[in-house]
Amino acid sequence: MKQFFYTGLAVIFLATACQPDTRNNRYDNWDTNQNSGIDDQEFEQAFTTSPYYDQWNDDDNRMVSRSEFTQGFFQMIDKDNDGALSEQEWQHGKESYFSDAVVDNESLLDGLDQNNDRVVQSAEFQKMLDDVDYFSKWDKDGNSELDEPEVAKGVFSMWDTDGNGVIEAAEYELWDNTP
Ligand SMILES: [Ca+2]
Ligand SMILES: [Ca+2]
Ligand SMILES: [Ca+2]
Ligand SMILES: [Ca+2]
Repeated sequence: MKQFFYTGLAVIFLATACQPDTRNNRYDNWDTNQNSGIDDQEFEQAFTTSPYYDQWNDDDNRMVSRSEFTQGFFQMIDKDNDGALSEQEWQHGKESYFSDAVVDNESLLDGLDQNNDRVVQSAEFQKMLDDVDYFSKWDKDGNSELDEPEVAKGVFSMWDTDGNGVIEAAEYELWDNTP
């Protein structure tokens, strides 16, 4: 289950790795009404019906708990997998996943790095996520678990970088790194 976040976010990458489509074709496939923008309905439909989405669900439990969410999130930002976020990793993670300013002024020096070793451990990251209550923003029905539509909505809000409710082609390009 710890792979959830990778695969959740990477579902398009994986899906498209098996298709000869060009990036533009893929975008058009998700933009089912062809109005030059992927809205939340189109995204959820494409996201939750992708066969690749199920790959992270290896225990048949279709829910993602708070701790799984935190762990997956941390691992996604910890690019070199050394179990700690360097200043650079955190900076990049912050810009990529916290663009809605929930932690706008958080740097390693003001709050996150509680044991002052200049990196952010998982427990320190967990505390920050709890403080800003990031999980609850995804958990729309408040049952402390994320189901598929909730994950789809959360990923959608990440991809919709400017928050206007539509994923434009330029935003899609930012997230779809496959050639
Ligand atoms: Ca690291
Ligand atoms: Ca630390
Ligand atoms: Ca829920
Ligand atoms: Ca947008």
